[in-house]
Amino acid sequence: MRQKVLITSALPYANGPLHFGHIAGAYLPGDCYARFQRLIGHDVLYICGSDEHGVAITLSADLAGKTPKEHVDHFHAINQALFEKLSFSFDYYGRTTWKGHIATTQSFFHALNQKGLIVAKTEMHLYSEVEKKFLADRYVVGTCPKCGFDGARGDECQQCAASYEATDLQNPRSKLSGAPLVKKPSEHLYLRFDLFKEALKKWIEKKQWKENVVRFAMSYIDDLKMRAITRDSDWGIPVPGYPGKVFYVWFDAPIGYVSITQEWAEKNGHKDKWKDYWLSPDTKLVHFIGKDNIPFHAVFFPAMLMGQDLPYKLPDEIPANEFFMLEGRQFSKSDGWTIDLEEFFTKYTPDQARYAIAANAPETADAEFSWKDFQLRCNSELLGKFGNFVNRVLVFAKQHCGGRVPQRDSLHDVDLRFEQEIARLLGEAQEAYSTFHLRKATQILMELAQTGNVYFDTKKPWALAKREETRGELNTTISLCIQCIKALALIASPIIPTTAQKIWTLLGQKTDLAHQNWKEVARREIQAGEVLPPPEILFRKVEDAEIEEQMVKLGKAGVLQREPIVKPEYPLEAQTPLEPVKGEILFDQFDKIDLRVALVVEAQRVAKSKKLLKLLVDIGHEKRTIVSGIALSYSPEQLIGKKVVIVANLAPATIMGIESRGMILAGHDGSLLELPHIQSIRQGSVIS
Ligand code: B3M
Ligand code: ZN
Repeated sequence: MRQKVLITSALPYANGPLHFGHIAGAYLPGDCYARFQRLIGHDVLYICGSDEHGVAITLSADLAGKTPKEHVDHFHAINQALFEKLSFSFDYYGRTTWKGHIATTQSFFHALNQKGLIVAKTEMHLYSEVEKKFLADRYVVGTCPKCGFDGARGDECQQCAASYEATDLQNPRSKLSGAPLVKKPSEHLYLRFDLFKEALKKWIEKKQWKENVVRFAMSYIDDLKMRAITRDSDWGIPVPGYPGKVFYVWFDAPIGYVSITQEWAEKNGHKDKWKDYWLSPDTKLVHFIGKDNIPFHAVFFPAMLMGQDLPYKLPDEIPANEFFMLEGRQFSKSDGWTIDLEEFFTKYTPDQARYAIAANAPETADAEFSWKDFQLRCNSELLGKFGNFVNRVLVFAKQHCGGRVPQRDSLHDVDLRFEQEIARLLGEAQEAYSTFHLRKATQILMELAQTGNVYFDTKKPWALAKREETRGELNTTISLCIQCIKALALIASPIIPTTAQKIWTLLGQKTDLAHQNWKEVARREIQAGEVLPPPEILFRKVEDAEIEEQMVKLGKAGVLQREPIVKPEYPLEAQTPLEPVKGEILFDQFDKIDLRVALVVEAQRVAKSKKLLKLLVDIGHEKRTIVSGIALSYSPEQLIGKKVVIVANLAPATIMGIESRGMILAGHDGSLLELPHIQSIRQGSVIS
């Protein structure tokens, strides 16, 4: 019987569009693994879908003036389309709002409940008499119990960074309506995770997982306590017997892996087929996730599975990946620190993206997408090494071998060595894919392409073509190069499936490479005499100007510099055009602005904001607080002791809950931001 491999990628929240940061962690590595496992001949089922419950979703929907359903429908469609664009090979992409997910989640609950693993506890929660409901922390604002800051969030204060329970806030009120909140008892259900401590420990001890996964999981297990699995909400999976309560999103989300498999089975006309994967001890279950999801996949969900009556499979592998950034910073749509994927795919192919991400996969440390690296990967690797080898061989075969695979002649040492190298690298690639080393697989791919180029250059087939006596050697050379191209297509197939298929077709093959068997393809030679279709260019060059344009776009987000205040990394003329001069004003109008020299005495970042700094400035006769959007260019330390120019008579404004009295002047050219330089004159001096 074929080995069953059940692969999952973390179910992304349908609460916003996915970006390459997500793709690199839980998704592309999963898809490449699934594609490879299929090539190996295993019985693969690759499952993913949208995670559609939770407070984050209802809050975003409320803020957008939409129903949660409208909200998740919107982002489910967007994210599913991105996966399609990127040639993902999920066997099923479902969602946790599928009706069948209710019964499955509730059956998990019943099994745990019947074993006495669920207990009820009553605690005080914040209730809105106006909205007639309990509000989750994220819906609450109030006065910080530590510093008295009014407008503090439900879980921690953005002013003094204190963390507390929402019920500790003074004057708590609804973030949405402003309605006052009262404390009211509410009963919630807790799952006795603490009772699974020993079983989990024993189970994990035997695993040969990545060290950080084991370490992280073990530290959770040591401190395992019961946890609430219910929430007061009407959006989620209803808790049987508890009207007005739903399961906590992290209770139902991993069960989504099971219910999405059930939906897949139903849609394929074999209702019970999901059991072949989930309930069979022979299945290999692999969860691809980002590192922030480790506790839920290595501790809580396994405990939930252990507490079932049905013999559920526990995960065999949890290849958790680190974070993937953009040019050294976390992707952030609101800050414009992102890649517009719609535009991206009008210029670049999904395979270019897949390759660049795979080559930088965040396997052991955080990694990043950078435009310069993308250009390099596309131009010097995909085009220069890989595409170039395929192209030069096929063009040569067309011109000198009548467009057919030549019959090889006798093999010399150099040819035998080349053959051995191809076989060795095929073996290494297989090993890399099986052990979740995607970066390594891309390196092996390039090593093989380079080996092919060196062989071609050494053999100089263009010289061999000049004499009839060397015809045999020429044939051997091209024949072996064709076998090398075949090996390249095979190794490339999980990562850049579209290109691999194109190459397979250029080798005269009529089948679907993704449906072939790795060993078979590796062993079987492309037959002599096979007609080779006309060669095609595989990749286009990414020009410097395109990369500059992208960098300028990021620069506009105001965060181009990695170090505060650096030289521009690209030619200045490539930046945004400067604004035209504004309409004329009279001196009287100008004279109304009170510009002053101010000395920065204190500076700190504003919590939850990347751009804002809260400064205390001395203007001679008084000190005042100013909130300024210069944090991306200046660190607090750089500013303390520095003199700046402020508009001192600007009406006060409240920014992120802080009253700002004045504005700091800075120059801005669309990319870089710089403060004017005042050295010797005293603070408080007038600037006119
Ligand atoms: N939706 C969190 C995340 O997207 C969560 C994963 C669920 S996996 C069952 O990071
Ligand atoms: Zn506070």
